[in-house]
Amino acid sequence: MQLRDNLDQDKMLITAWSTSASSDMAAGLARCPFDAVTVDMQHGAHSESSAFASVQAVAAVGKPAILRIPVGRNDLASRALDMGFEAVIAPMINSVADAEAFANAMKYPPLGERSWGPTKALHLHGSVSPDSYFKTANRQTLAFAMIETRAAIAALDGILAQDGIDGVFVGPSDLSISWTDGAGVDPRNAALQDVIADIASRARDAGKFAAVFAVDPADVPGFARMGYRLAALNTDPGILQAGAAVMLAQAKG
Ligand code: 3PY
Ligand code: MG
Repeated sequence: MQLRDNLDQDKMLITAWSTSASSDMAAGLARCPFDAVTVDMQHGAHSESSAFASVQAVAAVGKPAILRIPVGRNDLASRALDMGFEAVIAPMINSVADAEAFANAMKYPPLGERSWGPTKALHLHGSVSPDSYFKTANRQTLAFAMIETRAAIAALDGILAQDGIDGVFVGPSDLSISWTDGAGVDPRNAALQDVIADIASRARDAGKFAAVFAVDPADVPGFARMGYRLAALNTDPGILQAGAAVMLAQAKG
């Protein structure tokens, strides 16, 4: 497993975001020079079977796969790790209790309550002994709690204090909705930039990783300066559309 080791190098990593229910497309993203591929089961079209086929396809290219579960589906968090995903992103972690429940599903005792059975992960990651997987999994597999509401920001220090939470993942679209009390959605809202910077600095002070969803690639260097070390770069339809726009503009002169 490589995601944790790569994050420990303290350089910005960029993950693709797979929403099409296709392991071919996930493998295609993995073949692009992304550092990881995130498979989205919250808003993406992935089913369990397309997600589990995608982790195999992405690993075959030699890249780490991350799963975003739907809200509250902590059963899928444990299952994702059993299938060989290296990290799980849990949306709408709005309280310390939400963070605790997520961490419990992600970590083996004594840290949490993850149940034993990583047969597929052992096979996927190649010749790891069960005991060595058990002894390293709590550190090597990562739990990212999404911070995307005012309630989450109010509970942030408590969320970051959970031993089983390895990092936070900012969802700027939902955060913009919550921040404006439902007035609109604007993930690049200028008023949010200080809040987003503060989340990264509090995460780093707590010794946790800070990650963020970037709707615009131009925002990634700024996120890196704030202390973020993992950024999701839009989505597969977004990449398709941006590539098509460039190619069609060239074709039409
Ligand atoms: C958000 O911006 O709310 C997200 O969840 C990003 O995927
Ligand atoms: Mg969101």
